Amino acid sequence: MNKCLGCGCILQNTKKDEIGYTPKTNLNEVEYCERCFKINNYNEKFITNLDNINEYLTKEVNQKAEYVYFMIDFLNINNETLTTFKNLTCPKALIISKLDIIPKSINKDKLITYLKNTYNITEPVYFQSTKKNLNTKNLINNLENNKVKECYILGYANSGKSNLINKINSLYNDKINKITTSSIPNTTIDFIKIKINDHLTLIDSPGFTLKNVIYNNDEYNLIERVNPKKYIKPLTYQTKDITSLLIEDKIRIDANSFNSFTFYISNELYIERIFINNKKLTNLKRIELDIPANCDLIIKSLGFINIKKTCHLTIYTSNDNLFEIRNSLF
Ligand SMILES: Nc1nc2c(ncn2[C@@H]2O[C@H](COP(=O)(O)OP(=O)(O)O)[C@@H](O)[C@H]2O)c(=O)[nH]1
Ligand SMILES: [Mg+2]
Repeated sequence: MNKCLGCGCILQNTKKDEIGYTPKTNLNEVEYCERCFKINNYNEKFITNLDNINEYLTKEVNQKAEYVYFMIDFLNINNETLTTFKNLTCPKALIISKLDIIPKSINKDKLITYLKNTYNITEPVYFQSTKKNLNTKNLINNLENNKVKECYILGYANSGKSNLINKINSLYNDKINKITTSSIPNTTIDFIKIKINDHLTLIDSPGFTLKNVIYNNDEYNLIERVNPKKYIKPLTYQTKDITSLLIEDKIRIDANSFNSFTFYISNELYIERIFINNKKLTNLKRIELDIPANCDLIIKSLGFINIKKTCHLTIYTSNDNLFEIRNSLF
């Protein structure tokens, strides 16, 4: 069976609307499916749904993997993503990807200690950035020192798996077939084996999918802006009992008290402060949350808000499963 070099799917030339389609008649001559060709050459956007992907990935990897690097970016550190990491039974390490987006004020050693303590992580934790080429070769040296022959690169959608593999491949090999990457989730469809050298193969994989996200599948513009392109500048809003904070007309937070809210989300997202008597978004689902002092309110798929004082929040949102509360990262 011939596979697409860009996304790992099985190539076919009969069903135009299905995964793996190519108009070419001789499948042996095809390197990339039509979807990858259009993403790579025309920057076209596709949302592909992958059914039961989380269960499929965990099962396959637990049966087959010798070693796993699990990538997570700074904004997606939460119970849901780290539980997926912990459910992997093979030897593994956690990679905090996109180091270049982490606010400069954050002490990286403290962040690792915090992660290990808060989420009970016993495995090694490394930072990495493909964009700035930070710590890329060290990841490979670690594998070679531990005599690992085959390493799965796993992680949630858009954590940077395919970009990292392309980068490593280009550092070790002259002519490479690039895996397709994009800012839209689910670009990689199935496992893709990339031989780095005679004793090491990396395996790219489709991303795990978050159960709850702030955007709809077709909101390409929002999906792109959720992904920070450069380092996050934390934004602080002081509130009074008359203040509401809106994020992208998707979430409304009624503060109800004097407090300080610091947002750690992409700076391309729009935050608005309005009077609490303004009725905007109050037609959405209403939830009530008690927040202890100096905690992070995690909004899955977006990032988190550090809240200084203990408070009660009324939140309006179309999805009430987006939130987690944890002790402050800092
Ligand atoms: N800032 C930053 N963005 C990155 C980095 N690596 C990947 N990205 C971006 O994250 C998005 C998803 O990348 P991709 O490699 O396709 O992620 P995958 O879904 O995990 O394979 C793309 O928009 C990339 O440009 C990085 O090191 N820093
Ligand atoms: Mg990918």
